[in-house]
Amino acid sequence: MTTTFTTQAQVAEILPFKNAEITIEDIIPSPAEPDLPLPPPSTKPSEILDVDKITPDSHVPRDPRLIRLTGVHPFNVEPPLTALYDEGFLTSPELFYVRNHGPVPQVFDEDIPNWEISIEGLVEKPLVLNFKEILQKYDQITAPITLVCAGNRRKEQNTVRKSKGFSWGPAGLSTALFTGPMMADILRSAKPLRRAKYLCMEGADKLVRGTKDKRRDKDMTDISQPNGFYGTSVKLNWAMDPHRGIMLAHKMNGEDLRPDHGRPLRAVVPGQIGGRSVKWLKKLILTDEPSDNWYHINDNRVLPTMVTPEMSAQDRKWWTDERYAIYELNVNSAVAHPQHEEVLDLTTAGSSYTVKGYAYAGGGRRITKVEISLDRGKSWRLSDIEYAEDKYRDFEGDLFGGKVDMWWRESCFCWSFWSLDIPVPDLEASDAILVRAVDDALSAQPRDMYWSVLGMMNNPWFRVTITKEGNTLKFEHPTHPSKAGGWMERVKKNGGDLLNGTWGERMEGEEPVAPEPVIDINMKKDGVNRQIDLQELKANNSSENPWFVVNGEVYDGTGFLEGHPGGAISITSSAGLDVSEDFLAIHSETAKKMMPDYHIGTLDPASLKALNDKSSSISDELREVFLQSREWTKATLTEKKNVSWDTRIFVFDLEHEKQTLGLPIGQHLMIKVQDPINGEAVIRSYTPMSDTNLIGKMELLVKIYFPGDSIPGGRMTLALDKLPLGSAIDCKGPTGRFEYLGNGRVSISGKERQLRSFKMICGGTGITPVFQVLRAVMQDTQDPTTCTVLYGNRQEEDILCRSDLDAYVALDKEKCNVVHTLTKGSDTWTGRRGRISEQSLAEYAAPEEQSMVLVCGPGAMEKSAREILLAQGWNESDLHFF
Ligand SMILES: Nc1nc2c(c(=O)[nH]1)N[C@H]1C(S)=C(S)[C@@H](COP(=O)(O)O)O[C@H]1N2
Ligand SMILES: [Mo]
Repeated sequence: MTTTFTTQAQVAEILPFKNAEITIEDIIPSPAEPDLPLPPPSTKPSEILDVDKITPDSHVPRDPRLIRLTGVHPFNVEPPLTALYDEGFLTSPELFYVRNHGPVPQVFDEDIPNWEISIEGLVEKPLVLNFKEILQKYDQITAPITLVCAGNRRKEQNTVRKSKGFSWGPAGLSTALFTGPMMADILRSAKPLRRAKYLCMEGADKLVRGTKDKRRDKDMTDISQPNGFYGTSVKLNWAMDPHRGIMLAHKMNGEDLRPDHGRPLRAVVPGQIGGRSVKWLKKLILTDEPSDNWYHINDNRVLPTMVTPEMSAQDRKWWTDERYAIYELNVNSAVAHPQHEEVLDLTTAGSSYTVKGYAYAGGGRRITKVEISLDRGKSWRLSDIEYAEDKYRDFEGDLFGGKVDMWWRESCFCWSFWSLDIPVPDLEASDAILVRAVDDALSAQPRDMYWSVLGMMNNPWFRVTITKEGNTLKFEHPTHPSKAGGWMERVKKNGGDLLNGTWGERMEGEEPVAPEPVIDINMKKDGVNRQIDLQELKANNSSENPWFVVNGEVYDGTGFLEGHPGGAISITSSAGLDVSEDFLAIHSETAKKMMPDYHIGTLDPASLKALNDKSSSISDELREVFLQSREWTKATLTEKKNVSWDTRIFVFDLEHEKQTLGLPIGQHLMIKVQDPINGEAVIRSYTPMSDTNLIGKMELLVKIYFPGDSIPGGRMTLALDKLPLGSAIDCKGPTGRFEYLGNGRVSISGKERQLRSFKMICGGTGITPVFQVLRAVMQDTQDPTTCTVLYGNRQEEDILCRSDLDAYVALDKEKCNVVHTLTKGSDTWTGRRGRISEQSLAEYAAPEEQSMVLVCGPGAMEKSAREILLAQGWNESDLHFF
């Protein structure tokens, strides 16, 4: 249908006589509301999901509906197919599929105007353009474009035989209106040289691959360009060809690109696999050869089907043969309705059912037919096709700051929606709905899968099985992206050969086919026969010694922390756990073949059982005491209380309700968390605020050191601050030379002495170890030891544990004296001001027989306290610095 926007005058011509009943608006759509399929309603996610908080993507808000395909990180997701289809022609940015090879670069608003891209290589005039210039100096266009990951529908390939790629369902594609300049215009301003044949593009995402560790992939030693960024190339003449529509984009559906989709600037290459549309674009390099980036060579290829993972690992030639690189998408389709596992109740169903789905082709080709068979391909019915993209061809004008200018360009860059009403009795009589799309080059989806090592471009007929159960029809898709099930898995379990041309099911009279032997990859190392028990495994569940279990075997991931394509977190998050299910789901045969290098032993059967029995894993090792001196134990964050803007109490659950912390008074414990920025372990020593006798819990008082203009901020405290509730931290201890044994007895490095008094000097959160001792003295009414506390802070509000301190003084003034000093006390403050001075030390902490000074505060404070105290006559052995 063509929509023309007609002026009032033209309408008057069309309607020569006035009809009072009909107004112009009734007949002609207002140009202000063109008949265009506009973006669906969208809500920008504002929350960082808990799962993301411990990853390098802890700055990216996301929609929880997206289905994660590669564990928590990196972020590779597809929307639920029905949600995607039901949003219509355009996809909201929050549902748009994401394919990230690594962490999302963090780009701050204020830095965007100065985001630079360089245009270099075989150009006459190398150029650096910033974001502002890209917006202001070049014509902006807006166009609807469908991006499809080459891995779309790969789970079907993986079900036949595991490929070297993770499992996508059929929703690895999405459509949006992209706004930005044409790539050709940008390139032209740098004046490409005649020799330039390829346009290489590079993003800002720092990736593991291609950087340093060449040993990691023994089969991929040819890393000629060891840079750590995602990069690829397309032919330069494509980029210069207006019909191919290659553009840069800074907007998606009218709003700034979101972080996962390349904020602030990306390439968009219509009609080609998504992998060519480089996000977070930084560099355009013109060359006479295709990109030598690791990702260009080792990704986005369809090797011949007879090349096995082993062959591809042994011979580099498979990867460097440019004929096997893939650019234009192939023709493909999928069914959205009926949904996977949908049930049609025949008693309430109407006379017909509308089967619906999507279809797309590559290279600008139009889908010309979508055909449906209910009899295994013997006969076909022709479905209707809706080309929403064509509505944009008829539109002339601006949209979201870009010109819509598509009438002259006949290429099809978007998916189309097909549908067909099928009489319900026909469905009832069929075993499966088969769908195939055909494009204008007469390429048709094939019946049989073309399996290949990377599992890409999977496009056989989309098949939805129909099973009659009583008065219902049950529909099943081939696979589900994250759940088990689907007809392929069912067929495979029954020993069916999925590649036999009849979807693994036998034709009538056909003999059963011997099931293809499952290739079992040996992930064990020859000669390794060490038995490992749960205790040993748990002693190595830290991010430095990340042991993990797959199929009952123990692996030490330490050597692969740097090499893992998902970053160290992929391994450290598995430490101490049985990760068989996730591991096997995500990893390729090649990855599995690397496992013997890390194999260190076998978990004994009882330990394996205990490890996986969540209910008993705690009771199995009901240790009374939480802290272990030689191994890390995990406490779980359950609550954060704000004491002030920068000081918090973190409440942790110990391993079980009846456990005690096991921390002697005056000692500390080590805490280890993962730096959310770089994944490194950060270890610091802390003294909890809570009573060490508290059962089942521990409370830490922590001041968060936020970064300032010139100071980086505290890594540990920032990491703790970001830690989501429910996460675990590693603890080990106790540590410290000093211990308070009670009744004035202390032990210093194992040597005991008897005291009559303590002088306690502390600043800020340095109160915590001091407070442990003070509380022990004050809680025991029989303890005759006296305590003088000199406590320094900035403002009155900063004084920690004030009510406890006041209560101790009120309880017994002779036994406990607290002297506060503030550097920035308000006008109403009547106490001491300034720093804890020589004078106050002389007054309150003069040397005494059978006495000790305990000091805890910032380094400078401890240093000056030491000098003054020694000068005032204290012995070094009487001073203890926590
Ligand atoms: N810089 C960069 N660009 C990238 C990728 C990436 O990991 N880094 N992934 C590519 C792949 S394989 C696909 S399919 C698309 C996905 O784009 P989307 O995440 O916006 O859907 O981005 C491509 N561009
Ligand atoms: Mo992709």
